[in-house]
Amino acid sequence: MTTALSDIIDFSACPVSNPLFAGQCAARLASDGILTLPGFLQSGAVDMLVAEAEAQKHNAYFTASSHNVYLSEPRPGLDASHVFNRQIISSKGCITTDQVPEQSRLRIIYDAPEFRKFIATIVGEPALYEYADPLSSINVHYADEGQELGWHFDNSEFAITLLLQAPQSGGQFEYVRDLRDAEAGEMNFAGVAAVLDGEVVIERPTVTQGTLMLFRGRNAMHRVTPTIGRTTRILVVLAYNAEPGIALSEAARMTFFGRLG
Ligand SMILES: O=C(O)CCC(=O)C(=O)O
Ligand SMILES: [Fe+2]
Repeated sequence: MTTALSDIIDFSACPVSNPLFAGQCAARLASDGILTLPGFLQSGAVDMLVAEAEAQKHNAYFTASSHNVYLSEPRPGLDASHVFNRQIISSKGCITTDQVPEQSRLRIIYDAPEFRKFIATIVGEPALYEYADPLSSINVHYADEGQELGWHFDNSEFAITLLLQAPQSGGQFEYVRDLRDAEAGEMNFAGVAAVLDGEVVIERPTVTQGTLMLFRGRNAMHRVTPTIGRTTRILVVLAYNAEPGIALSEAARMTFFGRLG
């Protein structure tokens, strides 16, 4: 039996097929650089997705990696203390699309034409497509006590996340919008250093269990603080492309997933 989309998404809190609502969401993303939709998931669906994610956790690829905020290789020509070469630690686990169960409600959300159209409208694309590789479209992230995602800019233009389980404390998403202009090749070393040195006011949106969040992570520097307490932070990333047939780069797949397919 397949599950109806209305048993998963709470259409009263988040009427994805309503063009007026989609338009309001688009306006909020444009003005704030971030959009949070609390209560996106039906509470029953949250419970099932948490149980499913817990059951899959043993398959997760856990790594502690060191990277710069731009997620790029260091530049030997620059000083080790230069912001481009400053190393940041991220430690978390992740399962990939091929490890998400066939019947999962995550696939129903990801594949639903009305959900895809809703997201496309918000981000201003005519259509959105899944990744061509078998790993990158739906990922479930796990952060156990002490694990965190360090400051970075995303490679992708926008990101969609769905919080399944908040930790007792910590696990806070923090961001600074419009910090660089990747399209113009502007890296803003001074601005990035100021964030790393704690000299900039950081935004900390409220993200509760079952909240859908969209943000423009290519130019907004962001991180997730370490999980505090024994409850694992569990978060789903739903990733789309504006063009069909695009795979995540092999280097990125090796870094995030530890394999290519
Ligand atoms: O875990 C989060 O809330 C953000 C995830 C994120 O920034 C990423 O996967 O690049
Ligand atoms: Fe990110």
